[in-house]
Amino acid sequence: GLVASIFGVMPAAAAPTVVNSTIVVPKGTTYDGQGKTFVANPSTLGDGSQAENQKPVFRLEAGATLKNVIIGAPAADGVHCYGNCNISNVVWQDVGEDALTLKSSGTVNITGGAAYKAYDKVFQMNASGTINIKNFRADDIGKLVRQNGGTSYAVNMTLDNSNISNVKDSIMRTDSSSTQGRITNTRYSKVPTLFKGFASGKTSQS
Ligand code: ADA
Ligand code: CA
Ligand code: CA
Ligand code: CA
Repeated sequence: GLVASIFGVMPAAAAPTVVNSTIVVPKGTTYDGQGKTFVANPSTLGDGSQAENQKPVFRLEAGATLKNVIIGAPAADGVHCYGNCNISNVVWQDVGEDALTLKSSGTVNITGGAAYKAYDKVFQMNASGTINIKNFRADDIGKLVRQNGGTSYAVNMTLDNSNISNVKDSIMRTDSSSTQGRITNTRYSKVPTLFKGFASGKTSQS
């Protein structure tokens, strides 16, 4: 619709789409949000607090792509990936319990986009595999990537050409001696620790 203001008559900002049940992106397909904003229905998916077992706004099956999406508040449990997934130009305006979880083994490629206001974790790795993050912005977060606590499978974490600020804990954290982390060409502000819990020789930064 149109709204009148001191600036004249302008198109109204589109209201966010309220997601009542998880949007499933089938195996091998692409969901293009065309820049629209999606929020969770707190009574069906979750309120975006630190309570566990909230549901995701998007569930990506193996080989799926999610692009051009803004996830507003509440964000519940964000995005779940079952195997390989591609995340392109997705912005979490206010991360919920966490932003994205790898639920079964695969490679997560995150290109562009941003995550803001994550009380604890942004990317949660609950299965072995790889997460490649590039051209990303994160601000006001606990940790950028966390391998599920107490697990010993291998995760390969990379971060390139990104801008990370106001971190409470670390950029990458694991309890696994076989996990590796690599950070390249990235700017930081108020980041106390890049890598936490990695075995010696398993990290690099340049
Ligand atoms: C915590 C919790 C795990 C898992 C994880 C998640 O780390 O201990 O069991 O639920 O959060 O995926 O959000
Ligand atoms: Ca959690
Ligand atoms: Ca938040
Ligand atoms: Ca979670």
